[in-house]
Amino acid sequence: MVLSFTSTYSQWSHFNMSFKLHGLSSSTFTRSVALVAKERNIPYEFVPVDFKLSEQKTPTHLEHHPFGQVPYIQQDDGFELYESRAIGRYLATQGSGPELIPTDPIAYAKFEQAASVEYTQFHPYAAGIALEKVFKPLRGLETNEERVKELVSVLNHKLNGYEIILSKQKYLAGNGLTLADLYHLPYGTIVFETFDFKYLESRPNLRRWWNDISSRESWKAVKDSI
Ligand SMILES: N[C@@H](CCC(=O)N[C@@H](CS)C(=O)NCC(=O)O)C(=O)O
Repeated sequence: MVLSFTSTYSQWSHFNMSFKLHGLSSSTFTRSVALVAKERNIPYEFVPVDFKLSEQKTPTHLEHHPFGQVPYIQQDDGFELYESRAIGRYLATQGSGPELIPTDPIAYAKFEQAASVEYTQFHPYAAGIALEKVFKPLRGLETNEERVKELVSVLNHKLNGYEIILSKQKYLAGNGLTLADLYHLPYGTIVFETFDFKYLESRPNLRRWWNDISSRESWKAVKDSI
């Protein structure tokens, strides 16, 4: 009886989980949050923040996000969270769907290792390229091509590490998909697909991994709009 109550209750609470996603539809970090919500089948309401009006810097916005950025989430019960990776980790524990954060201690340690790889070995270079090639032009600023060359070259070396990892296992943390793989999607799309830096050509395992994660329904749903 108790077990059945617990299970009914947990289904009920998952069913009721929903949130408001305050963000910008073209924002890479907003997309990562939307992506995890889709993976875990959690409904959300998208609330656009108007960057043309610098809404993200208004005192009202700063009450929710002290750094004047997007995204942040808001639940009906008053719970709020900013920082896309933290939001992703929270959402991975809600809803239903693939287990994106392993619970076994060894698998969890491997997940942390993979998450750190994304954050330190991939993100700074991919985000730098995106800034120069996508976001600066959008703001009418000039791309620093020298800087792009440096970043493209460093990322090229880093991706050799990815090829080694992915020649031994299906995903970055092992043979199961985790949040660490998914977090690559928004910036990966820019460096692997929007621009042709030929990163995938000579790396069959990186290409296999990229084709796998980038063809997920969750990503297709948020890739071009939230
Ligand atoms: N570390 C933050 C970064 C958020 C971030 O940089 N958001 C960008 C949009 S993709 C933003 O709000 N930029 C506006 C600004 O900094 O004024 C996260 O992961 O959520």
